[in-house]
Amino acid sequence: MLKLHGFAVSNYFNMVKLALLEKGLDFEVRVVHPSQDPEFLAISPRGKVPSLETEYGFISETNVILEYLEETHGGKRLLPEDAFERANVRALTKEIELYIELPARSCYAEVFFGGKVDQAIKDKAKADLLAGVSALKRHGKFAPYVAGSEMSIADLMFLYSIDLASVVARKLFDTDLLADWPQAQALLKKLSENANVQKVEADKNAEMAAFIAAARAGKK
Ligand SMILES: N[C@@H](CCC(=O)N[C@@H](CS)C(=O)NCC(=O)O)C(=O)O
Repeated sequence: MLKLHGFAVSNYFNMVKLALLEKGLDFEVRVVHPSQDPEFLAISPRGKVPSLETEYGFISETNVILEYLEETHGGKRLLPEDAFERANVRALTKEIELYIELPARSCYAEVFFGGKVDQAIKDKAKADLLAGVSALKRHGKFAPYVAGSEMSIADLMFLYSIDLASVVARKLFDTDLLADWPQAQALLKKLSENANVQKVEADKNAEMAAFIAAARAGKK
């Protein structure tokens, strides 16, 4: 059986977990936190979560795991059959990750964990984040899903990136990323009504307080 290694507060872990749930695949969760310990590096070369354990070995990197599941397992499709549409979903997914998730992530230490981030990094994150949101407003269909009428991996990346990016933008840049973006608000509402999204959220909330406390203690 597939084993998903990671922890419920991780947004990347939750992208894969939601894909597994939406596809209706059997899997187990192995709770593990990112580290540079040799035994963890053996299952995740860069020491990050998630890592998916298959009967053939481990796969890391979320988008690669999502593509592997799509290629090898049945269940609900999260990539379109048509090659051009598939490329479009992949482009959207990549744009959300590179231009929204990653700039926001560069500020997580200050926003979530009581650390301090250099002003130059914050300035760059703000410019990148605003440009990333503008790009998604232009390219995303939000009809009702990011790429069109069907849920895809772009929605997983969107759901678990825009929430954290919105907190970063509000706290550091006094900006509401979702204002003037009713299509994105409507999609988030729709996704929040999905039973699998609710399960992922409940699992995350159950771990959140302990995770934040441990992360902050680690900074001292
Ligand atoms: N490129 C990786 C990123 C995963 C990632 O950043 N995971 C976070 C948890 S949400 C992590 O492991 N952080 C620990 C670290 O960066 O050392 C992927 O696509 O899976």
